[in-house]
Amino acid sequence: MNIAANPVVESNDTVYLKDYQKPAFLVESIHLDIQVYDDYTLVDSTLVMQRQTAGNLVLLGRDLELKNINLNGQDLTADQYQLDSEQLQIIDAPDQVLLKTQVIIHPESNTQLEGLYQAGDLFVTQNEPEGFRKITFYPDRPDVLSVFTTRVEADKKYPVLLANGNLLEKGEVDEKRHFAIWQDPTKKPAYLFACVIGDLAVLKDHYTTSEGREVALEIYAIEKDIPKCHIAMHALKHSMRWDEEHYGRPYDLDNYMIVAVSQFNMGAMENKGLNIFNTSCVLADEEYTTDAAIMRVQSVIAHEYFHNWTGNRITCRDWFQLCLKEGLTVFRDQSFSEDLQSAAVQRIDDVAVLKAHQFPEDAGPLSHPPRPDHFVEINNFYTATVYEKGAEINRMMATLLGKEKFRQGTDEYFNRYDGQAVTVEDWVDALSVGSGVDLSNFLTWYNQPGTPKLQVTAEYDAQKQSYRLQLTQSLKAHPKYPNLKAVPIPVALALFDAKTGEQLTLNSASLFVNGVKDGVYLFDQDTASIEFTDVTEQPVVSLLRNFSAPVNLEFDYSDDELAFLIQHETNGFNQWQAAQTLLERVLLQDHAVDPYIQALKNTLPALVKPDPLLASRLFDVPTEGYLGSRIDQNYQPEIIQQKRNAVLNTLAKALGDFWKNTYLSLDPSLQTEFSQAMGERALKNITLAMLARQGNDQAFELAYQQYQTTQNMTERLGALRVLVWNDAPQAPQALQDFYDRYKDEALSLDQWFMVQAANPNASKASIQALTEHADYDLGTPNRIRSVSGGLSNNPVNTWGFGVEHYIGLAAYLDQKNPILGSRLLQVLSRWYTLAEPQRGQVQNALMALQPLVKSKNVTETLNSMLSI
Ligand code: B3K
Ligand code: ZN
Repeated sequence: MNIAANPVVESNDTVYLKDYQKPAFLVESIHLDIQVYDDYTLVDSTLVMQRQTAGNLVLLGRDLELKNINLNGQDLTADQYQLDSEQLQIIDAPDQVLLKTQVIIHPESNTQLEGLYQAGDLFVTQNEPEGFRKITFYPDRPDVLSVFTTRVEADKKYPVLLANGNLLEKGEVDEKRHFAIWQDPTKKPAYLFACVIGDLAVLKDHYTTSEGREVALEIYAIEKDIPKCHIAMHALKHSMRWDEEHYGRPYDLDNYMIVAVSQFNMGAMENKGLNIFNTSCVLADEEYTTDAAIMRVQSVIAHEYFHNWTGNRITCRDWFQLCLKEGLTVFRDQSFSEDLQSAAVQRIDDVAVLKAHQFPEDAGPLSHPPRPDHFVEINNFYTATVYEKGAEINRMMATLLGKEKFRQGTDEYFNRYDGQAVTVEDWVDALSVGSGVDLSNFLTWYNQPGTPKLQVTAEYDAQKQSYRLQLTQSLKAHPKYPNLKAVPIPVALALFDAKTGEQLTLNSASLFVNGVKDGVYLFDQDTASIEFTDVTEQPVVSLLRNFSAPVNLEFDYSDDELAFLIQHETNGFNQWQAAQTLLERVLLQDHAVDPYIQALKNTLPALVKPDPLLASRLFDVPTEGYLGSRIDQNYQPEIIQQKRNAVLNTLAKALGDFWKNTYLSLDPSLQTEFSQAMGERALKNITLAMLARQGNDQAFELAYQQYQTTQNMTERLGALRVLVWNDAPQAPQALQDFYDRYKDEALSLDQWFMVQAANPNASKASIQALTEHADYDLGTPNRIRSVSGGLSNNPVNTWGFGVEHYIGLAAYLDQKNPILGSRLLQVLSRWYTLAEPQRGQVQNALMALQPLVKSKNVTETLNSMLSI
């Protein structure tokens, strides 16, 4: 039988959560035989299936050329099935099915990086969420779990043949070709299937689980990158131990493999026992990658490992439940990272990401609940809301329960649902039953969009010696979600003696919910009040410590109170938050900057040496992008840029010699602890940039010297940035040197592109020069992102000549790589906040894109962006 592939017709069908139905057939086992040739790949599959409920036997398949189909030993004729561009339906299927299909696919020309694709000399898969249907016909949905046996066959020029599970057999087919057969003993959904074919070197290690299982650990990468895999290997072993100690979850297979790929649409993928990683999330080395990248590698390694329990062993019933696995796993990786460095700084960095990405997303046209109730293209829902807000919901429940009860809850979840595909309701129920605390009202957080506003007012009664807080919560009306309800908001707080700066012991009947001892008030009504008694003088309150809930807090602090908190809060996160609130007022409401500067002067001397990392964060002046996201109409990026520059100039001047003295006093190479050294490097780069801003004669010389003498990428790049962004005479030389040093190191070269694209003085011509550079590559998402991501650092440029750049990319990637195209287009999602005439110009440009795009990904994003 020979059937031509149908061209894919994109449909704009919306899928609704309310329409969920159990699959009619389950798959007991699948045998796959994947034979890779230079210009096509042959995939044979054998499915053993059994009817579960009434309904048709529907197998999903996209871009597959069906060569053969055989049901229970009989080849099927064309009238026994229906085939279209999305699915294969067997007519009148019996209850027991043995289905064999043979299809041809084309990984060598698959630019979408989904399904099986060729990246250079490597063949890899990416199947979450719906990539497996591009490999073979299958009920490609997460609630169909099966045992996978995989035979992979290829030319011997590809010595490495990997798939999930245990290696059963390998051998020669003939002189030229060889094969390997793998079997994964655990049942899994198809999105966790993976295979890898290529020429890679391997770093090996091993780990003994708390149950005594010996696990072989392997990280595969190209030969020259193997020395850069040690940090990832260390992080992997650390994660394995951490999950045993914190959640009682040991690993369950005899091997754990990670493969580093340079062409990958996102960070990494948690395929069972065979993770596939973007090189940017596995390669870490102080000489080639920055400290931020090293921290990211460790957290992504942990994230994918933690998915083994939260995602793989217990998976999602359907893709609406995505935040069940992602929100929980992000919360787990954030907690892991808090153990790697200062917990306060980790929290600062996580909240900074939340506020810079999730808050604006939730305030604009792409706003959706952490668990959406409809979608057109599920790939569009791997969002900050699903991941980061999802993590915050888990953090709130964990905060309320305290360590012990939270652990009882997670134990209940793992015991109850191991091996199953479940829902957000199942998670919250297990957590409630296990801990003995009813958390069911947290479901509201999952089901509605928007960032709640938490308004608080305070009143001190000197006579009664009482301090009363009045709380109100509200949500902006949303056209698609009319019945918005109050959510449970844990408010962690402390009171301080305004004179001494000492923290007061709290005395209030309303605190101590659920046994949490440290001043957490659970605010779950539209309004409420808390009264503290025996307060002898007007105190200073610190609200939402550690950012105990993802809300917009409005409290009428005086600027002096915020300056007080910068100096006296013992919670490092709230110290930072106070500085951020103060600076936001300076930048958006024209408050004076002096209280901030004075607070810094009082705080820094005692902080720089012991905690340089936290000290570095106190200099965080909200970015132009973040400030823009706080403006809902008549946004003029140039004005924000001017104001921010003015504040930075004032700061540079006001701290005088501090910058140079501090710069010269720091020597990260003397630090033995990574996080201490990282802190000193961060401070060094800030002080260097400030010296340049001061117009200090020596600034460029110091920068050039730092550039040349260091062996550390964070320092080299920090110095390069100062030279390039200030148009220093040494800039061209340094750029050329950087290029010559790293032209064969893709991740370092990405930084070279990025530093130039992020230059505030970049122009249409300079960006064009980058995109026309011989090393720019539209087939490598990391390279595209280094330019597009760099450019987006500067809203003035983004909303000026950048609009054309993003729209051009979205149009180009619409067919080539729609997942990436849709993602990059979102940079423009807040177009409607711009002042005229810019607003109208961007709107017109977006509207002109509409008829040009066809993919569900870009179309859905564009339509939502324009539906404001
Ligand atoms: N689960 C994957 C993300 C897949 C994205 C598909 N567009 C990585 C992660 O969250 O761990
Ligand atoms: Zn994840």
